[in-house]
Amino acid sequence: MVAAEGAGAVGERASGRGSAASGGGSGTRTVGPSGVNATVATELRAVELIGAAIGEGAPDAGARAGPQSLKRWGLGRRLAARGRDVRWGPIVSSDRRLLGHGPLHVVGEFSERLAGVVGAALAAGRLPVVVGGDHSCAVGTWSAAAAALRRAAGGARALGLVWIDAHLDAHTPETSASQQPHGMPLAALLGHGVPALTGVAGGFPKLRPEHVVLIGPRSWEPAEAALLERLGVRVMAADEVVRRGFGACVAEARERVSRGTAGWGVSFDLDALDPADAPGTGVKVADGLRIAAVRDALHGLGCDPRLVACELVEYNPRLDDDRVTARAVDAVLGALLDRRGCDGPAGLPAEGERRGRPTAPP
Ligand SMILES: [Mn+2]
Repeated sequence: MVAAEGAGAVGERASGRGSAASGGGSGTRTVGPSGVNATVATELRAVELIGAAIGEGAPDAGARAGPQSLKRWGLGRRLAARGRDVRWGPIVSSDRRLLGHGPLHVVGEFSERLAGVVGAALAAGRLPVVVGGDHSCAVGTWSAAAAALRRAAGGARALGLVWIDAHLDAHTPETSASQQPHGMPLAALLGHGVPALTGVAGGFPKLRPEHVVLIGPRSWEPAEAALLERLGVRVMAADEVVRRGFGACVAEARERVSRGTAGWGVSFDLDALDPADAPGTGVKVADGLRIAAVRDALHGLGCDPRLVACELVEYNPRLDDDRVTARAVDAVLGALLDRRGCDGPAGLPAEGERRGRPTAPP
């Protein structure tokens, strides 16, 4: 069952892309003489915000209220102000009546329903942006994206994924002391773990190790690190990010997840950020990414037509302080989706120039 809570357009931009291409109104951008902006406006897919209201995958279930809280706060309207057609789709809610069977059962059942909603958005030609909820929702989001690419005809059909997180999320029930499902989604997507998670949207591994890059982990257990190392997953831990700069890491990650894949996505856990920038999340770790660097590095990535979906998770409104974390959510997703990043010379440098250019301060 999917609880569709007020699906519909938000913001003035949602009424039609033609109005954005005309350059009038909100003043977020202007149309250049080349007509490049008008072209971009017609090519960008509409964004469908999908709520993943689940918290049972984490010790503090508060993230379950995250999507509804962000919706009430006006996340859709704020993102639409970046010049894209943004609307809320369903908010999918976990079934707490299943908790007696254990959290993995709750997550598995939820994941199938979330995958159905994400798959429908993809089939309709929209860009799904999943807002969590604890990170166990990644199983549903990326299983659906992988299944959709697998069904597409011809050539590369694999999914690439950039996973930005303070943790590795690569536990299996055998290695996890806490047994918390939100510590397991990446392992499950790689085909390791319980069938309730690995079998969502079809029993095939959703990700190949060479198509995954983790950025920013700074807290993990040896067993999950060992799994990723054995599989050969590229992990850019926090010390590497500090050394090279987040922008350089994102550029390399994007290149890796684009190679040999049909499309790629971004899964962003708010705990990747420094607690000063994102206090409203359940498992905070000191010395995280700063929001300004993240905003700069992610700006315009959503212009890539091969971006399949995005996900931002672990927003816990009860732990948020004066909506500091909600503003971080808006900053991260706004940078990713900002149409002004698509304008080439008028916006950020074109793709070829950006690649390998570190954005970190000297
Ligand atoms: Mn995570």
